Amino acid sequence: MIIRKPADINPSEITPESVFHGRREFLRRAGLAGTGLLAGSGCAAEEDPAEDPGTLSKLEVASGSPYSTDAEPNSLEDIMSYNNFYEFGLDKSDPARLSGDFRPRPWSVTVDGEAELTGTFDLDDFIRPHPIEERVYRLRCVEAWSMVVPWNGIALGDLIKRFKPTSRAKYVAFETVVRPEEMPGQRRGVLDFPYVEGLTMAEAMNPLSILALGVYGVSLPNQNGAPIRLVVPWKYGFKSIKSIVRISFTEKEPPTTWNLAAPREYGFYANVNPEVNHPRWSQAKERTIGTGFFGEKKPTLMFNGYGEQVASLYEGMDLRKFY
Ligand SMILES: Nc1nc2c(c(=O)[nH]1)N[C@H]1C(S)=C(S)[C@@H](COP(=O)(O)O)O[C@H]1N2
Ligand SMILES: [Mo]
Repeated sequence: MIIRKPADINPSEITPESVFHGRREFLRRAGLAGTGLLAGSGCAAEEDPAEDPGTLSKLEVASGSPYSTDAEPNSLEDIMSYNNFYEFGLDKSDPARLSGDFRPRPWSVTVDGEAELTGTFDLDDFIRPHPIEERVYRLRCVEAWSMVVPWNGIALGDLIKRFKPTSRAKYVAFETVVRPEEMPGQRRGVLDFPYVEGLTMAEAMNPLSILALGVYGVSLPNQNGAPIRLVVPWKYGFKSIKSIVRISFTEKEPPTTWNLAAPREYGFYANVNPEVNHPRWSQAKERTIGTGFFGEKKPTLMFNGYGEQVASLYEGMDLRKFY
């Protein structure tokens, strides 16, 4: 494992061309202005740091995970401008446009339920023992579009072990922050908030499951779930809950937001499955974001292509019933 210090990282590696030569508005939304990340790009000088909506800081990241896909990642601009984050609004452009007031620091995470160690922890203490790895993962949204994202995160299983879940802990539940004053979609009540999600303990312990803290070597943009979000790449995107403030170990299957909203359409498992269609559309293919106006279509893969790592979790289960 190679861990490079920030000084060894060439800025052009962490600021993909779209940011490096980016538009003023994009930079403002990105919160990159005034962080020094853009020194030399000729853009930072235009910015008034007082207007800076957030701070994306450089992360120390170990690259070259065996779990990464070698598929070409989407640009940071794609990843930051086409989002689902209903706390900020329903349109794909709302999270980027309307998340400027969101404050991802200071942040704390509460761990409770069936574990020996519980409590509320400052985010920095919470993650400190864990190396941050790069994981380039495919992301397949249930709406039949996809991207490739170079996440930076920590192994969820390693974090869980620290809290020593009891033998009664069969599931892990996650909860998103509630801050209507900073999240306009919460003021409009477009879903029942807080957004909640969950995994079985075996799913959470799978080495593919990570808590992401960054993307492209910088801390997560607000629209991507700052400062910490789940990423489970073999499941539809809605399982990868953003801006987490609570992790609970439970004996019973926890409620999940989209299952509560439309139980016939969204189950607890939500594994990517091209053979089980959504009641209102086919899941056989996906539109790949960043491939032009109409978007290139490609076949969707079982478990989003991660069957080798996760199929054994579902052996003997009827995936039409456990959808
Ligand atoms: N709290 C919360 N988490 C969420 C969502 C949301 O609306 N609220 N949307 C989900 C959906 S549907 C998808 S596809 C992914 C999108 O992640 P991205 O915007 O970083 O690509 O986030 C998921 N996590
Ligand atoms: Mo999604």
